[in-house]
Amino acid sequence: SIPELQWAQVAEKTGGPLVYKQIPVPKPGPDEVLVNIKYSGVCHTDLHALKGDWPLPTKSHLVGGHEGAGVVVAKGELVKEFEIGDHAGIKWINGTCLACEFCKNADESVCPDALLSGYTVDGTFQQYTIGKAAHATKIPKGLALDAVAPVLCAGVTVYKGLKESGARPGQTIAITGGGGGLGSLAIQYAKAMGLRVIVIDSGDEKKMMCESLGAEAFVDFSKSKDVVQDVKAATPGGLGAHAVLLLAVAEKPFQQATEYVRPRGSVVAIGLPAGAFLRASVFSTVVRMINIKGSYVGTRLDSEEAVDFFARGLIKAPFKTAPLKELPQIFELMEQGKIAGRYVLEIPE
Ligand code: 8ID
Ligand code: ZN
Repeated sequence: SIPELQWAQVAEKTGGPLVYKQIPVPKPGPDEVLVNIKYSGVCHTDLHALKGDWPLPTKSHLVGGHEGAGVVVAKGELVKEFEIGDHAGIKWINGTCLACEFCKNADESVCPDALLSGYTVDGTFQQYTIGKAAHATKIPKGLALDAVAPVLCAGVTVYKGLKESGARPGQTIAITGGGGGLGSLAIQYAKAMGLRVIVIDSGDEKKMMCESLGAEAFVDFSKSKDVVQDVKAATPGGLGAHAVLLLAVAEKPFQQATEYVRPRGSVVAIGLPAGAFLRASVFSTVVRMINIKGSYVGTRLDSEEAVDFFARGLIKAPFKTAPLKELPQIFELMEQGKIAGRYVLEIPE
């Protein structure tokens, strides 16, 4: 039976602190499901939300989190997509209008009225989370809910970003921030798509993880005297990477990427460092025919496809687990750049 109260991590104001406390369990509306969250990944976006890093306000008394995997325990009368007991994922896009030009064209991530889990509506750092049934992700029974949780944001986002990059099998992709949460999954999706991977990040733990996941080269930005030259030197023929996925939470790599991408290559911006700007030489961008673009999560179909890669055993990224109570400590490690891969929270029973 569904309790009246549940445990949650609540940001009572922007900047924190987080308060671990009991709050009411919400009731699903006609087109919504209520998911009993078993595991939730911790994305750097959740830290940006807590810190108020972006020019978009969050709801007040925010419950963060948007990589939630669990079990459907209640649903509204219009919901046909899910039955009680089904496994479901709550992702960043919690719901969209489904009626605007973008939604009609399956570009729902850019719907101007999108509801964002753990940002404009309460997310997955609690025991019971509401999602619009049309946007919740089906998770086939039998998949481990802890390991699949990071696929719901990190996985979908990098899978979409790789598609947007236009890189083809056999080509080389540079993944900046490849040692983090999105990065660890990006290496796996890139390999599964037949790409060759170079990672730019720092520290021996991240280097070992990236190499074990299949990266052919690792450029340590904290040791390298010239990141641009080192990345180029690691690419076949020294020509530069065919594409770059920018996952770092820092501005500088966004500027370096346009220099180590090869002529005709694409730079795909995904990381969202506070107040950062893209800056590239116009001359070099023009005469080398560089393509610079942004990529933002993925559609409902991208999400299903990303889960399907996982279901077929192609995505095995390392993660560490910790109880929901320990979220503040995880944010501290994240702020210091000390997490190789992803942390996944165990939500209490
Ligand atoms: O849809 C989207 N576009 C989307 C979806 C999900 C997340 C965007 N994001 C954004 C997050 O909000 C965040 O800004 O992607 C960024 C990365 O999220 P994450 O993977 O969850 O963060 P992390 O685990 O902290 O990893 C970041 C990595 O960047 C490295 C760090 O060492 C870390 O491994 N890094 C930094 I900070 N500076 C770097 C540099 N100069 C760097 N790597 C290379 N060069
Ligand atoms: Zn995320």
